[in-house]
Amino acid sequence: MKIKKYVARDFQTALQMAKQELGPDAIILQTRQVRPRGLKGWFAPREVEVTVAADDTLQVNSDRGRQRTLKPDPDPPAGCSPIPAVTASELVLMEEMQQMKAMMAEIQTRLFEVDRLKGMAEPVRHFYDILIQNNVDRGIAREIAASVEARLPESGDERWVRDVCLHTLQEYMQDIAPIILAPGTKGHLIFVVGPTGVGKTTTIAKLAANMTFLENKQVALITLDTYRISAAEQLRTFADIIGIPINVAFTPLDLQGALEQFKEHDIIFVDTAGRSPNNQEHMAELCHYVEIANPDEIILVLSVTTNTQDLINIYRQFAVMPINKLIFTKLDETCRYGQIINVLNEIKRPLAYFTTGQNVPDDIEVPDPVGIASMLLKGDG
Ligand SMILES: Nc1nc2c(ncn2[C@@H]2O[C@H](COP(=O)(O)OP(=O)(O)O)[C@@H](O)[C@H]2O)c(=O)[nH]1
Ligand SMILES: [Mg+2]
Repeated sequence: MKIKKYVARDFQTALQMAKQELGPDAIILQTRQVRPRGLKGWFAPREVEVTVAADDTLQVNSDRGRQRTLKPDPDPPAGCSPIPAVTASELVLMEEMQQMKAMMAEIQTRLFEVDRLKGMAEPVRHFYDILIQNNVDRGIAREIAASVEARLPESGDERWVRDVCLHTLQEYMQDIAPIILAPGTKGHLIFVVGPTGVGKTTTIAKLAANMTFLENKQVALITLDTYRISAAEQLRTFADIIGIPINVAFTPLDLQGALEQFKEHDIIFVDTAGRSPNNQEHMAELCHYVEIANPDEIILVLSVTTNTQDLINIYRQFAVMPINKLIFTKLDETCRYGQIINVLNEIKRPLAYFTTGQNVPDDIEVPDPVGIASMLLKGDG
């Protein structure tokens, strides 16, 4: 490798000199402003010194080598300290890029950490991750984690943390309200509403059977689901098996007649058509029936297999009528129950029942917050 210095009045001239002698592929190692030697140098204008290297190995097979080759710098560096020209700007650029990359990585990590948990204890983080796995909304999981952290003594081991998590989770499901008939109540009217296929009819059959056989109540059924013949037939079959009366109401007048017919019964369930809640006409019709009947309770049936946002949307569609309670169905079809917490947190309605299978009348239960909380803390492993 040949290294030479060229001094000229300006950068361009020095560069030209270097180029002539070493060829266009020579490499600029350094550029600096210098004063001519000796006393007269103090009074003379500054000159530019360019240090150049010619090295064959750097010229071949390399784009970087090409970029480093001599090209007139449009803006030669000023100042009297040594400033490596091309190499320097390249280095600076590389350094800046490295710094930016590091900064972005750092920001990402920070955001991630902030988003997850602000420096949470390891066992808390562990359960936070499990909650997320179980579909618990991130915001709620963070809230739970923060609340657990706040209740934690200095050294909470995993068992301790789990207990506090369990406790905190239960607070989200405190409002448990199965159907309870005060003694002597007559004609307690319950509308069961919800989207198609969530299990309204099956759930009514389960409730009707249990009320009849376990609580010795006089139960009657009305169905407004006259949209499909099979729907009314499905409930009629259940009614026949249980041995209770059923009335199929096609019009508001029919409904009034049925209510009159069953007013001496202890409890009356009204099954409704589960057409799409987006169907405005259907919702208006349902609202009209609700107004006529003025039920004691309206229970919205939701399937736990539906995602949180859809569940909340469904609730909003049905909220044109006063929804008193919720039933979650199909808990047997998933093991991720975060949606329950998410929905309750959003719409704050009491939970009446969970259903856990297709068997009438067995697969229904009064929600057990401890049970659900434990399920929510169970990881995949
Ligand atoms: N796996 C499971 N299936 C259920 C449950 N409840 C209802 N089903 C089933 O869901 C389907 C629709 O139920 P149905 O009562 O007709 O729903 P509806 O349209 O809301 O009245 C039927 O096949 C039921 O057997 C449940 O808790 N678990
Ligand atoms: Mg039905």
